[in-house]
Amino acid sequence: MSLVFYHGHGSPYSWRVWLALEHLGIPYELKVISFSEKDQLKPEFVALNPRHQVPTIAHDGFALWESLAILEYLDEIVPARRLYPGTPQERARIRRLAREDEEHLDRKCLTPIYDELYMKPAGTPPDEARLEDARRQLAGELDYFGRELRGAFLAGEAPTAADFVLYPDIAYVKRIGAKKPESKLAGILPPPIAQWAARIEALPYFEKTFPPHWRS
Ligand SMILES: N[C@@H](CCC(=O)N[C@@H](CS)C(=O)NCC(=O)O)C(=O)O
Repeated sequence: MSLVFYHGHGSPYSWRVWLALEHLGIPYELKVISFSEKDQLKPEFVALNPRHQVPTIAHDGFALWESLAILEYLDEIVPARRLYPGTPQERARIRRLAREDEEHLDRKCLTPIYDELYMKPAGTPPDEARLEDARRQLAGELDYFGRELRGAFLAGEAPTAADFVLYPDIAYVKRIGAKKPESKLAGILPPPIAQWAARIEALPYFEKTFPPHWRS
């Protein structure tokens, strides 16, 4: 079996897949796509993934993109199925948490914060009302996910797909809070989520997945 993993450092979607590959112990060849070099638009990559996005995997010639589809696929190709473990109900709950991260925490909270603080032309001030609304919603989402913890992780004592989907977004909250004081995100993580994030960061494979350009 040969699996090639096309990854972009800093992509939250791609980070999910890297954590999952490591957690499952699936051997893979890492190919880093450089956005500054526009690698994703090069013909060889577009031939593999016409949407030119990471994450993308190629498994024995089968190309797959969309991080949630990849996570479910990875779960199916290993015998223990540890990304979505448990009963149909427990597995459905993990899928629900992953979708809730995308729909609520990511789309309604992080996207407007990122737009206001990183995407506006230089010199254009952020829309404070939009920022404040997103921050308020984010605080609610963080409490919500804190209440969804079931032990050390979201679905018990071992991490699952739900944790790997949520973690990169929490890492973004931490990073924006540290890099942009005007975001007022520093200190927004409630203790259950801060402690959960520390448990993810203590996983033996975590360090290798950390975006290298975030170290400075
Ligand atoms: N829904 C997709 C989103 C993937 C995505 O947006 N990837 C971005 C990086 S964060 C990308 O590759 N952008 C490059 C491009 O669109 O050209 C997933 O879950 O995998």
